[in-house]
Amino acid sequence: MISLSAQPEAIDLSLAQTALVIIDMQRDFLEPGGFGASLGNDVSLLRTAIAPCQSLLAAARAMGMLVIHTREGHLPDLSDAPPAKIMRGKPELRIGSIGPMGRVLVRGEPGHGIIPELAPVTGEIIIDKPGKGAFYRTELNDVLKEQRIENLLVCGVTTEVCVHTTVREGNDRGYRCVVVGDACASYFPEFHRVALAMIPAQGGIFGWVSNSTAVVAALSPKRMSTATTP
Ligand code: C5J
Repeated sequence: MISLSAQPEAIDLSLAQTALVIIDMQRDFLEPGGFGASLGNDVSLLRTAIAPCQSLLAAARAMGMLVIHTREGHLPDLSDAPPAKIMRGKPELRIGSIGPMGRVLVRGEPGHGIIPELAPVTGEIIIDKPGKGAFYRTELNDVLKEQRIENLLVCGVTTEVCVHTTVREGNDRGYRCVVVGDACASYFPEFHRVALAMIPAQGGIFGWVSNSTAVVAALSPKRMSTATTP
């Protein structure tokens, strides 16, 4: 059991019942030439989340915590992509178009992959999702139930889109969601700030917000005291 400082208040978490969920840290969102860039965004703004996500991932791996990576993307025939979603963005680089990292937001293409800095290792779960929320048309809920997970430490991109949608879905399903604020990022710093502020408002209407330093400290095995007795 760990006690984690968070907003609106500290939260006690049983590690065996907690999973780290890293949302959509994919080349399509973080690198030039992908889906995020095709919508006119400055993708470099998302890079602030990489180092905090790496710290969380290292701490979670060291503690043997369940790690889940998600990827947004569509089947090659786009049968799971609503036309209303496909029709957005620059006409020459829409979902399914061929870009510098392969077909935009299509499963199996280079751009769909998780950035090398956060590459999953054997034993970690990858959830492929066609929507913004990680519960929508995926096996995520079944995986969490099977592993008896009750708490989610959530990080990734973007704060107000896929992170927020996933937290709302998880909250409605009864999971206690802790968003790790500095390990999330948005193309819009103001949206990031406000999205984080929404989570713990009203007594924690969607969950809790903490930061990677606090989570890593809480996850680290207690240091042996170096004090010597006289
Ligand atoms: C977006 C996401 N922003 N992963 N996807 O379209 O947040």
